[in-house]
Amino acid sequence: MKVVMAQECIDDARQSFGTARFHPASAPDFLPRPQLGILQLQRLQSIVRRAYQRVSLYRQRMDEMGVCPEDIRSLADIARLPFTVKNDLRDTYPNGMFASPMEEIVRLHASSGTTGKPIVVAYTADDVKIWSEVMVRSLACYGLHRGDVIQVSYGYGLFTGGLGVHYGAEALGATVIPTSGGNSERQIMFLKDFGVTVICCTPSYFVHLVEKAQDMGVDMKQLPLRAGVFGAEPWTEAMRKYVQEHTNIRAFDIYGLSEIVGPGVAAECECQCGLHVFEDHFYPEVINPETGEVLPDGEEGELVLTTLSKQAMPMIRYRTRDITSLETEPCACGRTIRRIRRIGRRSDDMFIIRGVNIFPSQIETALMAVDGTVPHYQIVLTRAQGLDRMEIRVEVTPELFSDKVGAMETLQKKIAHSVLSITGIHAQISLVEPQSIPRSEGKARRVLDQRNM
Ligand code: DLL
Repeated sequence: MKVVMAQECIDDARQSFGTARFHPASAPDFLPRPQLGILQLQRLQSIVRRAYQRVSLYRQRMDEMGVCPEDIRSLADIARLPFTVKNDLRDTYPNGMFASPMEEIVRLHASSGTTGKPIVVAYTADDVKIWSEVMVRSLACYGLHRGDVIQVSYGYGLFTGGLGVHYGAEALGATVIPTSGGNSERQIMFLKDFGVTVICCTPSYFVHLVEKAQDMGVDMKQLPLRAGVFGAEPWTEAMRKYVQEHTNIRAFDIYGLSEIVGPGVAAECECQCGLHVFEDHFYPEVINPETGEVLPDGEEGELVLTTLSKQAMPMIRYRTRDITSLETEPCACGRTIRRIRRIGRRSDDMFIIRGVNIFPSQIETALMAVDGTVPHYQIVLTRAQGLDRMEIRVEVTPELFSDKVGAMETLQKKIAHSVLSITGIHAQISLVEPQSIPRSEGKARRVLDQRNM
């Protein structure tokens, strides 16, 4: 009976997306936890059965571990299932993980791998609907609605950012401008001329747009722009502060990954105290990355996600490599779905220098703690006579770069000190000309590791 009620509530919410009837409070985000749990278990059992019956990799792994779909009797039983990793998708390229025949698949996307075979992901028509639904719920979390003018500056194409956000924004009933990434002058022109209220892009690209607007004599603070939907790469609280100080927007975080669906796995609400995971579709666990053991809520580890409803390509216990913790404290917004702490780092982003583990986000925090820097930086790792060196190239404001050698030296020292106090490493700080670090329209490339060259 309870399950039927939960399902009815969800169906109702889904039908009303994009209509005047839609109200975020009707979304499954607010289900009582016991009801949500019943729904999750029902979906988990069904998706595990589908994965076992249709994907040989899952069947083989489960057989090896002596576990079958009927063994999943409670949510805790998920820990009995094998993990899935990125290489599984590479090894089964092109379609070894598909659980639907090609004629039922309506869309493919691929993730931005650097080397080797891409990670290709598939969606049925229902999968695309659910993706739009979670995107609508994300946008509703930020307080957006019909009447908003949303510029989608994430890349369109194989990357999930553009089309994922686009479908959600359209389903919300907003006006959507699909500019995709690039052509920054035109981006600013559209922001200005069409009364854009929301921009969606990577945080690093938005910083670039802020500068571009300054160059064009456009005052971002005079625009109706009031929200930014930033994700696809780690960013810090300091970065949030920077963009909020230079514009009138509230900067919101959105999280997702191609393997699970794309953007819309989790989103901040207006309380901005972690990102709510749309748990009725994506079941989160946090594990110890060394041992694979499931950690209690609140403890930091690697996020593992299971898709509860995806038909074309179910993901069972996918190891994201993203480091976070699950927060269970009730949120003031009233949503009952759990939150993940914002993702500042990936376990594979980490680099080791002179034996010390460092994440790019630590460098960003150190830089942003010093006045006069802008959040454009690159970390260059080199090796000379067996010794690792870390150079941090940081852009400074045009005023500072002018000719005040003394001011530059002081700044250099301050940054070096800030980096030392956060990482324990002496870095060489190079203050570089404004605009000299390559800008990315998508994810920024922060680390150049030249040690193996
Ligand atoms: O980046 C999907 C996306 C598009 C998310 C637009 C948000 C907005 P992938 O290219 O497969 O998919 O990369 C996924 O990016 O595992 C994280 O390491 C990182 N990532 C995504 N969102 C965030 C975020 C898209 N908000 C990988 N904070 C993930 C930190 C993020 N890292």
